[in-house]
Amino acid sequence: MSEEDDIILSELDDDELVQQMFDDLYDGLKEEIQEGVNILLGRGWQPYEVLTKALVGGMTIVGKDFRDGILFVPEVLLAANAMKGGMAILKPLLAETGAPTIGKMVIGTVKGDIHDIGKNLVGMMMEGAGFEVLDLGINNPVENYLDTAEREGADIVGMSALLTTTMPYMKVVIDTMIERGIRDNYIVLVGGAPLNEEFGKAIGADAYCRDAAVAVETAKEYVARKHNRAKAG
Ligand code: B12
Repeated sequence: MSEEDDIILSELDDDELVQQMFDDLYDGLKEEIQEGVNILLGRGWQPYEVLTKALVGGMTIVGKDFRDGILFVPEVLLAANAMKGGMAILKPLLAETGAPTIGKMVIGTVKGDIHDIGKNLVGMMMEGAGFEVLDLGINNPVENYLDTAEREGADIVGMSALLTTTMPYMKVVIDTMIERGIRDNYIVLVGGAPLNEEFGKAIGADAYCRDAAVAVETAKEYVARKHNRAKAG
């Protein structure tokens, strides 16, 4: 039996457990990740803390080794699957605030892009903050965003892209809004690892959000402004 098999997660202290979860996420061990999430919650960790410290922290390590050619797509898919297993436990807890709905958001990953972990996380956090979230999934053409936003009377359109080759598609969506004269009907938030503030400005988004917590803060701020404008007008 290898040393690995002997580890009993519940016997580790918090720091050791988080380190072990980094390893387990790296190895794509979904059940172990779920067990780790439950242990941390049982020890009084806030769901958001578990999410950012244990899961996102682990995924950052996976991301570095993927970039450096140490890990490949199949392994990263397993890691992503383990991460989703952990997120599934946290989702209802993050959404459990009982806050009244403060706005509606349509969110999706843009055409050509299948990365959805960050988008899902943003969706979860937005729900937790009291927004109604309509998740379009991955690989979305312009029409998916605009048709849904219009039909549902959304306040916010959120786009996610993780590839340098797909991020320009966000501009296609915004340009189409402008062409149709509906750009000002929506708050457009964009995010994803390769983006930055400058890019957000250049394509005409209202804001670029570095992470899910910033997305929530930014969304709240813009929705409040939108409502104030509506009252004044
Ligand atoms: C997991 C992963 C995958 C998984 C995706 C699984 C899934 N279901 O999502 C798989 C294995 C499928 C995959 C595939 C590919 N991947 Co990949 N992947 C990653 C990896 C390691 C992690 C991404 C992730 O989930 N991060 C964790 C989340 C929590 O972070 P996040 O996505 O950045 O989201 C946060 C913020 O950005 C923000 N945010 C995100 N979206 C939004 C949206 C809104 C509205 C807002 C407000 C905020 C916001 O908030 C989030 C939460 O805090 C990254 C590495 C990296 N550094 O990002 C590479 C990475 C993105 N992939 C990369 C590549 C190249 C690919 C492939 C082309 C590989 C290949 N040769 O096939 C394919 C592309 C397939 C496609 N057409 O999309 C490159 C992109 C390079 C580039 N410059 O474009 C990266 C950077 C790795 C690298 N350095 O080489 N990948």
